[in-house]
Amino acid sequence: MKDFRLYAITGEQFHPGKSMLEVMEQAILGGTDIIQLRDKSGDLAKIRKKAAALRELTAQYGVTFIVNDYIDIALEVDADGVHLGQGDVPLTEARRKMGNKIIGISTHAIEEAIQAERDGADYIGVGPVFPTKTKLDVVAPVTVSYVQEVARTINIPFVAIGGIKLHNVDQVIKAGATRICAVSEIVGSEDIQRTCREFLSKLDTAKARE
Ligand code: TZP
Ligand code: MG
Repeated sequence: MKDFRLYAITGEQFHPGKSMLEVMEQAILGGTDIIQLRDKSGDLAKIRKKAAALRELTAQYGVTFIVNDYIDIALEVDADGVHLGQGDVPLTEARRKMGNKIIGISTHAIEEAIQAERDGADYIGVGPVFPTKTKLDVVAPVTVSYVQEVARTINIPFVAIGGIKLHNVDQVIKAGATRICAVSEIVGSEDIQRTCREFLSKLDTAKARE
């Protein structure tokens, strides 16, 4: 897959009064290079529409587009891939349907990360690093020590997620993350472009120190 540094996920509850497309376009203009549609409403007709609109937007900017949970919708709108949790369809089954499209897997423990790599995930999510209210059924925070463990052990791209804010991202970067994902800090920001640029500049500073 095309590499990425800043991963933004939709979270419409964080920007009342602003349209999802407008918000995600701001994130892209700020330098976000991968966008995920995450919609837990269960309203498939609406999710399909949003997916098609986000596919069009991301294609315009050459940004990678991932659909959370719904393999069929991802395929229907020709998204670049799908993101699955531990409780979703098994990776091997998803791979049969997705062909060589991107499959990302959420992991919360090193055994899950090793298994996802072995089963052919294109990237893994590592989190929640910190407490978050964005995901309701979320497991206890894995802390930065899990980020460190993944950085030492795993050979596919990994992205840190969960409670990551501008004020705590340095700890995550220090633990070895070179890719960051945030929901509320990006989409709920007053100045989305600036927030994205600040995340990227922190990642750049860390890279320059390598
Ligand atoms: N998966 C693990 S934590 C999380 C997801 C989707 C939510 C992260 O949201 P926020 O607002 O960046 O804490
Ligand atoms: Mg899921």
